[in-house]
Amino acid sequence: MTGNRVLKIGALAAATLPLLQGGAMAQQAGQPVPGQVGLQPSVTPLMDSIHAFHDGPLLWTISAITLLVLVLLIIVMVRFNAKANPKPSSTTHNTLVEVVWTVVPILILVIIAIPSFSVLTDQLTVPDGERKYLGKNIFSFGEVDVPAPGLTIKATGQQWYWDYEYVDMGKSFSSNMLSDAELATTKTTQPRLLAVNYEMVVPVNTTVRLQITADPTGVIHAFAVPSFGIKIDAVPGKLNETWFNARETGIFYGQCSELCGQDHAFMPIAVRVVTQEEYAAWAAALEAGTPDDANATLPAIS
Ligand SMILES: [Cu+2]
Repeated sequence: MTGNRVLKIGALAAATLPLLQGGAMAQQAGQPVPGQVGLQPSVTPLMDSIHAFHDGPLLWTISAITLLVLVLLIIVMVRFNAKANPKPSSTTHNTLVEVVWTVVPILILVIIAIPSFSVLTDQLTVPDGERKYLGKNIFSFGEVDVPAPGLTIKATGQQWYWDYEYVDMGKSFSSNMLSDAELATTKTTQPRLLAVNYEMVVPVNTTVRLQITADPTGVIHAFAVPSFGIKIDAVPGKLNETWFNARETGIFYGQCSELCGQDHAFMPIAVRVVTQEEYAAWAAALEAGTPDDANATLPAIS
């Protein structure tokens, strides 16, 4: 009877796994949706790796360990309770068991660490046009070609909003969250607490070098965009670096991911990925004028 129950629980867990992997759910890239389970859909090679890592070795290892512990607990409860086993054994050591429960977890951690460090290295290595990236195959030596950066953007965490500097043209602007009142009249279909007045605008299929820092007199923030698979600290006086190359157009939202202070929850990140032609027109208008002039070249955000 116990064995049957264990089988049933195992079947339930197996049925839940695809849900956790996001397969059973209609998801929207770029923002969370109500009832969402699993990670946001990927639009970059980095997020492809994170998906593969999470849905592959991580999820299966966690599930297997959880089920094993559950089975052991049930066996202990059924076979070794006071009624079933009134005279307990006085064993205190078992060398074989002790070696196994030390060595097996080490092996598991090593197996997890190898792809984990590779994915992390990809995130922190800005492409030079020659290095290959893991993409979906996290147990490879790199299969995905990524071009060298086409532009550099410096994001500075302020209290409490983000500044975006287009380093190549020496232009910058601040990106502030839209209040509920503002959202009621503009960008009405955009998500509350994520929509901003000025998005970071980037071209599709282009590598963007991101430099991340924070106001030198301010606090630590973190720049994170889930669909891009990037999350990196914004530290006063330190320049951190990461990159992304988005293959889809649209608006991709993220949030400050370091508990930074009173308005930590109200400094969202919005990256608008546009076609390369649209970006060229936008950048030319920004270089000659203001962010408003530049955004006027793009289709209005509803
Ligand atoms: Cu912050």
